[in-house]
Amino acid sequence: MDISIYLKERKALVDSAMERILSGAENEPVVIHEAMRYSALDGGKRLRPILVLAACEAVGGANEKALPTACAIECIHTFSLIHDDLPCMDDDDFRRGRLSLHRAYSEAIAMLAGDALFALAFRVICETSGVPSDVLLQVCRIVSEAVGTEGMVGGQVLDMLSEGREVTIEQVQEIHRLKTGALIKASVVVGGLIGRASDMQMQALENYGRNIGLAFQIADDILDLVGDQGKLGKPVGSDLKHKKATYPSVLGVEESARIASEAVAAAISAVESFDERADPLRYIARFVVERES
Ligand code: GRG
Repeated sequence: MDISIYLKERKALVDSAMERILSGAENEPVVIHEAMRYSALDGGKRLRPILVLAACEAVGGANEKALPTACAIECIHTFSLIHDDLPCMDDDDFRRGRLSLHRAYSEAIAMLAGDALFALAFRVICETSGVPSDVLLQVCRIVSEAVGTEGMVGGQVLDMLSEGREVTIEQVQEIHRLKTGALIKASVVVGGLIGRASDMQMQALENYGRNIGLAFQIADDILDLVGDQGKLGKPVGSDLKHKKATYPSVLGVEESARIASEAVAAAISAVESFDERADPLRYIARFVVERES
């Protein structure tokens, strides 16, 4: 299997499904639909939705059943980026090489577009056909937990509280586990659930998801220090500017990169017993630390 073709095809699948689930820009109120489309269709890597599909396929599930949930998670991810860029949070003017949503529209529209994407996510999961409703209920529970105070929101709050303070590596790890790791892990877990993974497979997927979540965020911290602004689509050094708690700020770049590689190896070994249908998961684990954007 040519993995780069796999990733391109899955990204195209997600892009066109995202196009379908978002309201047309001609629908009233036009401005909010335009704003939602501006952020949700602007060419992110689609890592989380691809993980949903890849985890579902790794256990023999049909990816079309996981596609709505994949899009829902991408809507939530987009929502978090929009809110993260707001002046009351990170105050970033650029995202993916162009103006962040509040700079292109207004703060109020950016907040509301984020809110609407969050609501759309759960609507899309609930409207999935061909997946038993008890499975969809579990998906909703797992995704909402990954977003709330035991996930992304909790991590964001700890992150804000840590700005400008001395932090231990355990505290940085906890921020990462919640702020970024939780949604990445949930993506893998719900993919497995929809694919009807066995209990043992679910445990393996959870382990895989936890490790790539950590590797992803460490790589993100390193890219923010030594990455290429042109490839990242946003200025580097934002963490330094905000005096954020990051792996490299506590352990240095080299040691952080070593821990990220260890996490990748642990993720790959978690799915060791899976057959070749898990190859995309193995490849994605490596991609997470080798990426340049
Ligand atoms: C809005 C759910 C929600 C919570 C509010 C703002 C916030 C609290 C949390 C922020 C969470 C956040 C933005 C984490 C950063 C995660 C991160 C490294 C994002 C970049 O992800 P990529 O590289 O982005 O996958 P692309 O552009 O490829 O989609």
